Amino acid sequence: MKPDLIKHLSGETIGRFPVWLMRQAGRYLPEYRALRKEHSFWESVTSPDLAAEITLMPANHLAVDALILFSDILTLPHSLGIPIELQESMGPVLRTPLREEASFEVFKGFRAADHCSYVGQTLKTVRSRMKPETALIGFAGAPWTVSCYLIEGRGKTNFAALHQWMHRNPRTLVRALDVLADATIQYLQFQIDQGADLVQLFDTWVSEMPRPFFVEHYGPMLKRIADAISDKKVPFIYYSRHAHHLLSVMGPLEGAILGIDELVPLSEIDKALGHRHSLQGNLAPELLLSDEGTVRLHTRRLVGEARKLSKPAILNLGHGVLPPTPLANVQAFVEEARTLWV
Ligand code: 1CP
Repeated sequence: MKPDLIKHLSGETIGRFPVWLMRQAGRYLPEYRALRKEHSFWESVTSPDLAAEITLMPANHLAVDALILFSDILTLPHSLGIPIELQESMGPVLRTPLREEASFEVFKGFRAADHCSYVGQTLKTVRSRMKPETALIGFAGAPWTVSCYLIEGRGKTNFAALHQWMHRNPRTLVRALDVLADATIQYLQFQIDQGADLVQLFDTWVSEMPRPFFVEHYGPMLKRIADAISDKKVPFIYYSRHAHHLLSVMGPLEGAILGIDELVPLSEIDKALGHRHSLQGNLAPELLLSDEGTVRLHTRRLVGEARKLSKPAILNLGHGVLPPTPLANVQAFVEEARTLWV
C-alpha cells in the first residue's frame, strides 16, 4: 500500500493536502522531555529502540501524514568518531573544528551500513510499527550546512571560518564538500534501502552562501545528490531557509520538492521558481506559540495558498517546531490542515 503523501505527489487525489512538521519529534512533546532525562541525545539517536520510540511519538498525538527518522544532521560525522557534544543553549559543538581539506578525508571511509547500522534498524522498527498509509522520511544534513558546524565548531554564529576558507581557497573547500556529498549520497541511499519512502536534505544555513558560489559549485553538487536519489525512484525534498537570493538559480534541482521558510507566501515562491517545483511549507513556527484560533485561521490561509500552486504541495512549517510550543496548537494545525479539502 502506497502512503497517502506518496500518492499525492504522484498526482493521485487523496482529497486534501498531506501534512507533517519539521522537528515534530522533539522537545515540545512531554514524553520526549521525559525520555531525555534518562538518556543523552546521542544515546537516543544511536539506540534503535529509543530512536524508534521517539520517531513514533508524534503519531500518538497527531494525524500526520509522515514520520521523520529521529536523528540529527550531525549523525553522519558523529558516526565516524568526530566528537560532537550537544550543549543545552548552543546546540552541537565540536571542540576541534575541521579547517582544512585533509580533515575531510575521514568521510572517504564512511560506510553507511557499518557506521550507521542503528539508523537502518530504527527505520525497520518504525516501519513495522507505523500505519501503512503514513510515509516514513529519511534525512541528512546538506554538505554546506553540516560543514557550517564542522568548520566553525558550533552553530548560532556568522560562520566566519567557513567564509574565510571559501574566499581564500574555494577549490579546496569544494573538494572537501564533495567528499562529504559522496558520504551523504551513500547515507541517503542506505536509508531508502532500509525503508524510507522519501528523503529530505536540510540546508538551513545555505542562506549564508553567495550566489556565485552556488551557481558555480554548489548547485551541481546538489544535482548530483538529487540524481542519486532519483535513481532510487523516491521523492526528494530540498529544504532551504531564508535563501531567496538562490531561488532564481535552483535549476539544478529540477524534479525536487522544495521546502521553504515562512517569509514569503507559497504562491509567490512558486512564481519566482517558474512553477516548476512541488513546494513544502510554510507556516511560521512562532505562530504555533499563539492560540488555537489564530493557528486555525493561518492554517486556512496556508491551504488557500497551497490551492493556488501548480504542483502538489505538502503542508508543513517554515522551520522546526519550537520547544515551548503548546501541543494543543500543533494539534490544531494538523487537524485544520486535514479537514480542509483540496
Ligand atoms: O533533546 C535535545 O535537546 C536535542 C534537540 C535536538 C533534536 C530534537 C537536536 C540537537 N537535534 C534534534 C533532532 C533533529 N534535528 C531532527 C529530527 C527529526 C525531526 O523531528 O524533525 C532533525 C531533522 C534535525 C535537523 C537539524 N539539526 C537541523 C536542520 C533543521 C533545522 O532545524 O534547522 C539543524 C541545523 C540541526 C542542528 C541542531 N541539532 C540540535 C540542535 C538544537 C540544532 C540546532 C542548533 C542551532 O540552531 O545551531
